[in-house]
Amino acid sequence: MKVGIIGYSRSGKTTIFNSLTGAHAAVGTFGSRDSNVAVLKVPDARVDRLAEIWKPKKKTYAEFQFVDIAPNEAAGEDKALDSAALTALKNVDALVHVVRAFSNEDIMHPLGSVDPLRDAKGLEEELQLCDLIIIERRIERMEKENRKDNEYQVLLQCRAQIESGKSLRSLDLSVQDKRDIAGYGFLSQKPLLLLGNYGEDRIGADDPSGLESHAKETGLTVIAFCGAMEMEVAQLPEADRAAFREDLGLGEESRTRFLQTAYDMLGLMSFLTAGEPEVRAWTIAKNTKAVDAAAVIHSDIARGFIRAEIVNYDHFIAAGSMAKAKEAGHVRLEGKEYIMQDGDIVLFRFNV
Ligand SMILES: Nc1nc2c(ncn2[C@@H]2O[C@H](COP(=O)(O)OP(=O)(O)O)[C@@H](O)[C@H]2O)c(=O)[nH]1
Ligand SMILES: [Mg+2]
Repeated sequence: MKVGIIGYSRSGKTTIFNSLTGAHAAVGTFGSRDSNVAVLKVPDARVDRLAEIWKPKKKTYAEFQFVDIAPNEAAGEDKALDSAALTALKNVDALVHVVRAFSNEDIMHPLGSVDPLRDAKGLEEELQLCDLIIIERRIERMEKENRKDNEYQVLLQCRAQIESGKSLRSLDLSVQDKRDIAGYGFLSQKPLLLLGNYGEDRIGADDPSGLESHAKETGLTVIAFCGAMEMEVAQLPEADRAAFREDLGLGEESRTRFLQTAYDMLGLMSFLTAGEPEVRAWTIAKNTKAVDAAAVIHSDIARGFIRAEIVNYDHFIAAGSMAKAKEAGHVRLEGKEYIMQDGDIVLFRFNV
């Protein structure tokens, strides 16, 4: 999973990036001009438990990679994205828009005032405009070449959607349609999470910025963060974090909250592999077939797929051992078409 963190200058992108990944990238009143990349390992108690049992050489969690986008000043301060940012974003699976909701007179907002709703709408328009430029250029070329295939028809639909002020995300497209335009990496088609970056005073307040009602209307997901405090806590030694969270009145661990929201929004789940070399969690979309899950590990495993031996984590733990789980009939042999379930422990049999 690759996630792009976007937003206006000094909205707290790098602060959020640090608080999610534990990185120490420079934040500042004048903002950093570097893009940052770091990985968040998805905490998973199931991986820990299986590792206790298998005692593997290696224990690997699922990962989210974050790209913290820093727009170039030359793009104009009132824009959140420039051409370098657009290139960096083309390959991400989802976007997190950090919306500034904290007030601090020493930290200038590029648009002159703190207004979360304006920012949420403004950046959405930027995404749409980027897509529209690509779409129009492409349509023009195709018309010159007299191409009237499905891709062309879908692009016409996309253009109409954006011209009516809506994002491609909410356009109802078939699987084939989506495939035909997948190569463009349209930004307004990517899942978008609005992250309200609130000040310390927000804790406990009720949707003070209107972001939550805006998200409801537009079908987006929103999450509230207190970036500055979260970053402070994330950079403490792990043993001290819980006590600090309590002192500061911060709720649940921000990463946990973020990950739950992201998994829900993106329709993700995890399956597990366990053995002496490695115990590992893998992230896939819900409703993924066994053969496609195999491909996430290695294309050879999917190509030479024979069958999958599967026991669900809960059954395995309840049984106490693999032998007992087998006795109880919880270890099943499944074929390519089997729909993977969250927490499935899988052994793929394959032959290439
Ligand atoms: N008070 C307060 N300040 C914040 C918060 N988040 C970020 N800042 C400050 O805003 C400035 C810009 O933050 P930064 O993360 O560099 O923003 P970026 O330009 O979007 O990457 C820094 O001085 C941060 O300390 C917050 O939640 N509360
Ligand atoms: Mg930054």
